[in-house]
Amino acid sequence: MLKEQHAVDMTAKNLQKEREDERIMNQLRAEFSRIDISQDGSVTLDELRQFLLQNTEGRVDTGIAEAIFQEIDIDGSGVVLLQEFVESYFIKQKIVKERLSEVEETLRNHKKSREQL
Ligand SMILES: [Ca+2]
Repeated sequence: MLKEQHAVDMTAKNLQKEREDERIMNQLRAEFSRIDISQDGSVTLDELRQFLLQNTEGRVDTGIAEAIFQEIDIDGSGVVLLQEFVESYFIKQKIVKERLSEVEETLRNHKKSREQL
């Protein structure tokens, strides 16, 4: 009985996770489509630059656009496809999570060493 309840909870959790992933995917798709000015299914550095300029009232310099582009152009082909765009988002999420747990660990160790004093 308990086991069944656990299975139901897990399914609900997975469903929730799937829905969350789907929500993120839809957002990423919409964002990609906004950056892809020519609507040909790929984003170029020029398009990203234009997008950033439009959305920051010209406060973004070219260097930042290039840096972002290099980061999302995973295979370095000079164009970013939706798949790369999505992948780079999830890679970034993972890096952020790893950094956060590193910081947490450092804080924990710091606290511990202070308690020992
Ligand atoms: Ca394009």
